[in-house]
Amino acid sequence: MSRDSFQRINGECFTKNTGWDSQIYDQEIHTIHIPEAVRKTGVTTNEIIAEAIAFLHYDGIIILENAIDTSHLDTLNVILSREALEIAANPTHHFNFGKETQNMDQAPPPTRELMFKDVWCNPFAAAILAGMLGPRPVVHYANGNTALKATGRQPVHSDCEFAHPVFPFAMVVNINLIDTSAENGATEIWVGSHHVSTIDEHEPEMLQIKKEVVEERRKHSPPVRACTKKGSLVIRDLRLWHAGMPNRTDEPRVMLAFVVQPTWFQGRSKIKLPVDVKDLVESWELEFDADWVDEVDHKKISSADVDFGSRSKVLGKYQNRIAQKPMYYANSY
Ligand SMILES: O=C(O)CCC(=O)C(=O)O
Ligand SMILES: [Fe+2]
Repeated sequence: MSRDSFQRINGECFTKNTGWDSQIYDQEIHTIHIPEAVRKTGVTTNEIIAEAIAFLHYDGIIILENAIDTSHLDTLNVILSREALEIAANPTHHFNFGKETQNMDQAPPPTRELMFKDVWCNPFAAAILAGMLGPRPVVHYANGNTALKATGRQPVHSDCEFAHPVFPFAMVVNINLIDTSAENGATEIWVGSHHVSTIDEHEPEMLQIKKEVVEERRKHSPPVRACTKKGSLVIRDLRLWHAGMPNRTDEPRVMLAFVVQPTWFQGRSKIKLPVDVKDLVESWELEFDADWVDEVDHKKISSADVDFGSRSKVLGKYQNRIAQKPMYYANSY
């Protein structure tokens, strides 16, 4: 069955039920546009929070459009595009899933003039994350993915290869510094895959999802690309399957990445921040789990070996149980 046989009823999308093999579900990333007047107030209405949380649970991802002052992104892009070439030339720098992808870590500079609040602690994202994860969510990772010109793609993966809970325990905020499209490497997204994401779908101890599992899902829920306009941010459940795609242009696609976890989860991962921005960062509504140090060379920050697991004793005790869908889910009412 082709996508043409979708039925649209009241704007909602249903598939014609002609048998399991022939169903294809409409995979769309729900976009919420923040009106300019609302963006300027920085106040998140309950309607925005409700829509965002509903679709984060449902799809595992949303795009918040017009959430960021684009002049902040332009300022960062000038600096980070230049630094990208310097970082790529460092032979020890970490590339995600091999050099052929040309997808490398690239963190934002943690200096007072460049730590724009609507980038590091976006008020709309912060309010939505507090709704999703509980009061004063904690940032445990501040880095980025830069896609340089390449032909290779990443394998389909989720960013957690351990026996993680089957409920939301970590959300990624991605901010592209430029418009993204299939041409310049907009991320491939497997909408709704957070519902089926457990350690069992992974290659042993790897981020990659097993090929046969990916192909099985592709039959009914093929991936889409997260194409975004400059000024957007993406919030994604860490469990969602996705992949970095080749940037076929000469302009680097810099995408910042912050990982935010609930306070009660007691995440293990820490970021490094300079002590002279401590007062600024502590005035924000998200907590930053940071080692406060004299100096940070953001060009050397690496995602290799990052651990989004928990320090909680009780979650450790029940780790295996809460990492599986309850048996009664499949078997009864
Ligand atoms: O750069 C992207 O679009 C995604 C990269 C990614 O998922 C990763 O490196 O884990
Ligand atoms: Fe990833």
